[in-house]
Amino acid sequence: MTDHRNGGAAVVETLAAHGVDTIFGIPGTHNLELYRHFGGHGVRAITPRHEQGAGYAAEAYARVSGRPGVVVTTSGPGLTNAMTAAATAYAESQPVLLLSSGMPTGTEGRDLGQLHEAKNASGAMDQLVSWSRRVHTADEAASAVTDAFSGFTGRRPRPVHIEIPVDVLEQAWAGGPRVEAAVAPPTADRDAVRRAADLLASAESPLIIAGGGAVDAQAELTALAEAVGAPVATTVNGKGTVDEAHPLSVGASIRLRVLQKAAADSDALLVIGTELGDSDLWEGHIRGRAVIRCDIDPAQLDKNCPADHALLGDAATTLTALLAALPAKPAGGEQRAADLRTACRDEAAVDAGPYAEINAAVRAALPPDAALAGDSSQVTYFGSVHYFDLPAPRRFCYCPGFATLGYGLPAGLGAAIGRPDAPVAVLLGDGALMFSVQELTTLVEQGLSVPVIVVDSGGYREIQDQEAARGIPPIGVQLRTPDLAALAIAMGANGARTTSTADLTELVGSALDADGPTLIHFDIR
Ligand SMILES: Cc1ncc(C[n+]2csc(CCOP(=O)(O)OP(=O)(O)O)c2C)c(N)n1
Repeated sequence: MTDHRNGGAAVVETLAAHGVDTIFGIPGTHNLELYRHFGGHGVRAITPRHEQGAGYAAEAYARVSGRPGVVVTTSGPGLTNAMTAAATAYAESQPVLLLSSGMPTGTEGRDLGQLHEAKNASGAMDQLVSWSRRVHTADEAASAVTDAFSGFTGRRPRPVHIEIPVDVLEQAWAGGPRVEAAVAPPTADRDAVRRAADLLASAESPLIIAGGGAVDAQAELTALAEAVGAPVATTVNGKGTVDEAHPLSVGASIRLRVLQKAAADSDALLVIGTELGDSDLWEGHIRGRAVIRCDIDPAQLDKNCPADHALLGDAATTLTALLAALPAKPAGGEQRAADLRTACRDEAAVDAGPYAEINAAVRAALPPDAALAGDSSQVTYFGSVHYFDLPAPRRFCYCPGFATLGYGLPAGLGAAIGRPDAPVAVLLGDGALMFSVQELTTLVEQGLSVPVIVVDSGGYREIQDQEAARGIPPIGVQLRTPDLAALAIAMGANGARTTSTADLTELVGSALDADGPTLIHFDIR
């Protein structure tokens, strides 16, 4: 077999047939028959410096581009390193395909002491993602890739894993790649749509909450909100689905009690594409006097808030059907939205500390089409969520559900690669940065002019606050920050330090034109 048309080719040709032109991964002894084929099929292999970073980069790539992100790891530690990112993609409903090599066929579970051997790698992954499959032939490997991609259509997207044993990667393959037609999403029942439309049309205080499932329905959602005169709040993953400068937008505000109270008072609460999870509600609740829920996933229709009207279907199609069923009605709702927005801003300001001003300074330096990656840092959830307005969805990379520290920097990498025509910035805490600081080198290698703004509170401020609230003196939270600007320069990036928000705007502006990434150490200690 001189052309090496093997199991590795089966996988890579099938990836390429599905339009994959970029993977994030790390080569190792076992997965080289995948790497052999990438170049020949126009697939760019990006090498982050840890598989967890590869996973976050792929997740953010999917978030900003709407295209599935692909991660490639070697067997054993390469895969287990990617597990946290896989679980993140599951919690955040992002289409990520993880491909790993595996132990040779016939050695499963035998504990033979082989290189990278784990008890049951695919079984472990199956507990974290939508499905994991260990394949037995090259044909089966190609089919599993096809199944992964068709599973990303027509339903709630979630990650999957395919384990390809090393001998299967080397096995001769005479097949060809197969691409299936996209799966049609369910369509909401017409009578249910009419009843929901009647409710919205007659409501005096309609309110809309949109989540990550609505991000591809910006035009439809905006038109519906205008037609019924309803303010629109989003979850974190739905941020920007209605332009946050639109008079009916009340921002990504569903954690705020004033918004939750407005929902409880609403006589027609329309909830689209969100599970209304506690990670978005911060121990609060969303209820409405009458609730319409619209989701592509039947399991979501009653989760955390029972529906009076359940519309099973994808967001854009269902919103279009609702709009068509609405009687003409004078628009309005702007004043209610303005009052609610002011109340949300007042409540958000209680926790905002310096983070409102920091976000405003960063926002001022970036064009409207910029994307932002954040982390489980106060500057993100007290700051960017509320003070970094977005005109459109798919521009905010932050994982509020799994809430994994170390996400932001590799997410910035994935976002910059997934949206090459628009600037991307990273804004995160010092604690978050230190989980994945090595990915600065990857940004350097990829020549990406990404400003990385690190808000330094000298450790884990959030956890220190929580300790204080419980009467526990600071323990394990006051940490030494390295000289971050020097570290950046040592890695081949640019580095700067400031304590002034005016300087911050200028530094972020120059970072956009710099050669490679710029780390800006913003000291609030
Ligand atoms: C992987 C992981 N480990 C631990 C935590 C718990 N945790 C949540 S916030 C936080 C502190 C984050 O520090 P930093 O990014 O500097 O933000 P700050 O709280 O100082 O604003 C920690 C340790 C987590 N979310 N993820």
